[in-house]
Amino acid sequence: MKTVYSPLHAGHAGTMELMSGAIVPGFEKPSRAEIVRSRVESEKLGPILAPELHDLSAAKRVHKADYIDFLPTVYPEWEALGRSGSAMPYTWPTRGLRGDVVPDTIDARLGYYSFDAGAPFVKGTWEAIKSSYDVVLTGAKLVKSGEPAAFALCRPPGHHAGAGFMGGYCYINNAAVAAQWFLDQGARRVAILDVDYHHGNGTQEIFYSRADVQVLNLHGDPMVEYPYFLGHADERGEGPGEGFNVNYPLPFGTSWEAWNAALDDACVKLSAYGPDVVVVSLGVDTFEKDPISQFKLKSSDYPKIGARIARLNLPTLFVMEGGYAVDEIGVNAVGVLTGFEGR
Ligand code: Q9C
Ligand code: ZN
Repeated sequence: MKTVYSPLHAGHAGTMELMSGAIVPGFEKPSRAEIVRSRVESEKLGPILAPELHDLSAAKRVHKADYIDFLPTVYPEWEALGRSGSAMPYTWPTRGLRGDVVPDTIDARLGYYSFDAGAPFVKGTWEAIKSSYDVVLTGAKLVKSGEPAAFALCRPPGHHAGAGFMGGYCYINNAAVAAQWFLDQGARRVAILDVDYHHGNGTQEIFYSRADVQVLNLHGDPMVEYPYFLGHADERGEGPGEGFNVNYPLPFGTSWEAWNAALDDACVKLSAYGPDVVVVSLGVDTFEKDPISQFKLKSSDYPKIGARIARLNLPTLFVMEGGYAVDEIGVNAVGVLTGFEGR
């Protein structure tokens, strides 16, 4: 299958994050995408294409316009104050505070448009976000044009980003953008299968009251795992969307047998839904050696994931999400894709 990749992701580098009370280098770093790209080449998965450039109208179909317009302004405003390093929020409009007034100053706007401090900005961050968006739309167009599958090697990832907020390394929800784009191009129904270790809270929020996008999520139980405040099994969608959101919270230590049982159940529900296209939020932070995750999948499990998804027999767009065991991220992510292709 074809891969879409942009070198502009690499400008989103040198970020910092909070980890167990310390400020540490960001786990979501440029080498992740470089190692995946290198494995795509060495496995001869197929050609690697540059993205076509897009305006932001497709982003505004799933995100609030003011949020999208905010993103390119962050670092210029930060620098105008004489600052450098990572622009990050430290105050949020949680319960008891006003969420209906957008403040003027950058520190407050960063909090207004986020749910955590996990989506920092450096000088090249906006260009990387935009390139990741161009990558996913270019991949979607390949699938719409008749490719059985395509791989959008997105970085930064997207599934924690909601309609009006960033967080968890995510800014624009690439998978959601692609799903909506397929609908706008004539698809009747789209399924999003999110196999990243973390619950895709942004994707769930965006489509929660809709019947035209089925969202299925396999993830660490939010009672004990990030993002903590969404992802329980009783979240089934609301209004017209009731029944079209499906969560599989799984305990720490989950290995292939239990994870695969959840995947198979999700795939049965997906087939019953009868979508025209599948978008896979492809995180490989389910890996046993992932530094921030608690599942126990092995490298030999990833081709089996791809093979199960192939059995859906539907046009499929793979969208890169998480995975922080950098040494094995290429083997694991591309393993899903070669497994999908039956080799
Ligand atoms: N600093 C994705 O996999 N972890 N995002 C925060 C340690 C946040 C993961 C705790 C993990 C976000 C796309
Ligand atoms: Zn993740």
